[in-house]
Amino acid sequence: MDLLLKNIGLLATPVGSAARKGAGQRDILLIQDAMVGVKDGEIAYAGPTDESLKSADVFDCGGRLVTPGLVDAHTHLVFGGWRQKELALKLDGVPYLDILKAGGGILSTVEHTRAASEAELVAKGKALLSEMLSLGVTTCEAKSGYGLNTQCELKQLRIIRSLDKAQPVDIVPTFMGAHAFPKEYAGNRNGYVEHLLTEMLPAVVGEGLAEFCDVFCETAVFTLDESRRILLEAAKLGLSPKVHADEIDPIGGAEMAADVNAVSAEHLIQTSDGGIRALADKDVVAVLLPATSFYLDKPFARARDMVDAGVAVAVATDFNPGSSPSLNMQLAMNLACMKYKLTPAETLTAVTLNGAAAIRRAGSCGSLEVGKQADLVVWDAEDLEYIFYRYGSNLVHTVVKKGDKICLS
Ligand code: IZC
Ligand code: ZN
Repeated sequence: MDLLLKNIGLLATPVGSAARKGAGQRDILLIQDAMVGVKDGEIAYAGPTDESLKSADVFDCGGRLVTPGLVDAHTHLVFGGWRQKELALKLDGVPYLDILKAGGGILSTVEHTRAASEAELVAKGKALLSEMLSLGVTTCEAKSGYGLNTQCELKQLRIIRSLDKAQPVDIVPTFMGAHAFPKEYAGNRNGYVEHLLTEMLPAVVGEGLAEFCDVFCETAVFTLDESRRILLEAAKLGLSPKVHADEIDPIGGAEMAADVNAVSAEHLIQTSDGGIRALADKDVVAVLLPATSFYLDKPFARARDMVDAGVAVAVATDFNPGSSPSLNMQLAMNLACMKYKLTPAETLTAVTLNGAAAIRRAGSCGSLEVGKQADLVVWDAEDLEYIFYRYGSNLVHTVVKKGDKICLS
């Protein structure tokens, strides 16, 4: 072994290489007095303490809780500027979509992202990723969508690729040119959709810059038909569909996501019973974003109903400068427990294995099993409940990423 973590008070992990749903979501493996052994960056042993295991590098976990590294399956990581000036509007009750309609919101971040240099965006991204890692995130997804023209969408995606190589957190890239209509195409929706389909998508695919294609399917943003058209074309070119669905208005985004065989549907705050059934029938992972509900002061998605209906539920941050300026997965976990009424075990699965499944990484991360990447968190906690109970503090003691110990406190 290259590394042996000993004296683990409690090892808590979901099991398997696919999303867990229904009762399976809370069916996690709990081992008291455990060890994890690492070889070549992968888990070579995860089980009860075995004194015969040896390594030159032994790390004493001091009786602490160990879980898989957290997977943040929905972020808008790379952007110029921030949007703190919108806070006053929000407090005055101006709706999110009205701010966008007036040229603010996403469009103000587009201006700042277009104006920023690659070096600036890379430096900012590195700092954000280092904060994410210190909070226990070992893998995340990152969307483009603040360029809204070919050149700047490619710039964002290339930055995501550089960031993936430059630091420990693995980043899975998603193309989201369909995030808003840029001001050059005001009053010409069809023109932008055509531009996206004929220029942006082939350029992104040509450079191999994305694995997924996401669409903001919402009132006054992309209609169901526009979204379907974009996602089906993306799928033809090899990008798997994801959908921002039913975040603000219940327009049937979940049903459309199921229809196009999306890997995941995200937000789902307003999703109907029919939408929940469609997600369950088609094995679409529901990526729920409780920090967004909190920050927009909106209802919380019906996570309990979704789990009970057999939908695999993941929980992520939605980190972005407008509707979710927090990258703290621990906060999302606490909100999932308190507001969604998911149990600690269900939430753990939501932020590890099911998050990994939402970005097609369930075969390589999201659980502590032999052969998976050695991505794990040693928590300043003696049991799983504790990390949901002591909300507001960073309870990470040590992160291990592909076998390397990082952020030792
Ligand atoms: O910048 O406001 N909802 N996209 C869809 C966002 C929020 C990000 C933003
Ligand atoms: Zn989002």
